[in-house]
Amino acid sequence: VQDKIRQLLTGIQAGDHRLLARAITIVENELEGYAGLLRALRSSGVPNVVGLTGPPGAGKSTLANALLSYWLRSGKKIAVLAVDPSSPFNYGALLGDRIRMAEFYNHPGAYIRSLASRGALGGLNAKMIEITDLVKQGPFDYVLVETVGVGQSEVEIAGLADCTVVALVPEAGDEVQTLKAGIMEIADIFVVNKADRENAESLYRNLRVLAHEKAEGNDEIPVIKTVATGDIGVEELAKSIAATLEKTKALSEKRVQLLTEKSWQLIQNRRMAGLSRTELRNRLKEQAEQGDFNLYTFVEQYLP
Ligand SMILES: Nc1nc2c(ncn2[C@@H]2O[C@H](COP(=O)(O)OP(=O)(O)OP(=O)(O)O)[C@@H](O)[C@H]2O)c(=O)[nH]1
Ligand SMILES: [Mg+2]
Repeated sequence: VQDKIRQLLTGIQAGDHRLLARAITIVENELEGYAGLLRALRSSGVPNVVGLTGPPGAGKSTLANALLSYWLRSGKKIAVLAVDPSSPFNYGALLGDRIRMAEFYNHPGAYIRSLASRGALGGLNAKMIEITDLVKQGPFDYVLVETVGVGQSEVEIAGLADCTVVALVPEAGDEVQTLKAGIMEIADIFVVNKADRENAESLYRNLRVLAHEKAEGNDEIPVIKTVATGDIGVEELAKSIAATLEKTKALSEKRVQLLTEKSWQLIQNRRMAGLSRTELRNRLKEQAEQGDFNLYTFVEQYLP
């Protein structure tokens, strides 16, 4: 098994997409050698993971596609991981993503992989952190991770990305106020996509004000207008991403927080492993029906 793992990793480092795909499958399905493979990963220390999040239909996939195209034209090597949203309002999005990115599927500089989002609505694939670390072993200039931002997953993506791009659209104008707190913490770059639409300007101005309020003498979060379908603003976004990643190099407080968040999730995943919600529910019901139910004693059974 050790030999197999070493062989896999050497191949991945050399840019073998087929071996990378196999390794992802091993991690995704926790096949034999899974734990050993993860332990064998080496950190490159180079921040290159770009998270792209935002509400459903904001144009994330279109934007990812436009960025991919731009980067490939500049000779970069790119991995794109897209979490397939399984929520009802994204029904059919997977097929759309596939069609859009199809032109790059066989490009030697691109590795594109869709991952099912099991688990909570909008939640990141539970394996996302591990898979991202795996993909980072490859000779990619950027690893772009697209995920629908619905509450918690935005925080999750910030935990695995070195640079988090939050894409909003004019329709989301009012949402900005409610999203304000959480989103300001995680965004490194704001994108106002669908800038060809009405009200884009007012969303842009609102975000600029927010970014300014938040800055407190530090650099303001960049706000970039894009039309993903028209390839407008994409170069500016790519440059802004590069600049952000450049600054991310130092072990900043934010970086320490990101790594803490990351280890937190890994520990949580491990600890919760094997715990089924249905089973939990059934057992709870059974015990509660016997009367004299105490929630805290009940929970004790599951703690180490
Ligand atoms: N007018 C306009 N339409 C856009 C723009 N960018 C994307 N769209 C359209 O918006 C729709 C949704 O785009 P997607 O890229 O699938 O959005 P998404 O955020 O990936 O969607 P989910 O993954 O389902 O959350 C598509 O019909 C796109 O063609 C833009 O800049 N302007
Ligand atoms: Mg999408």
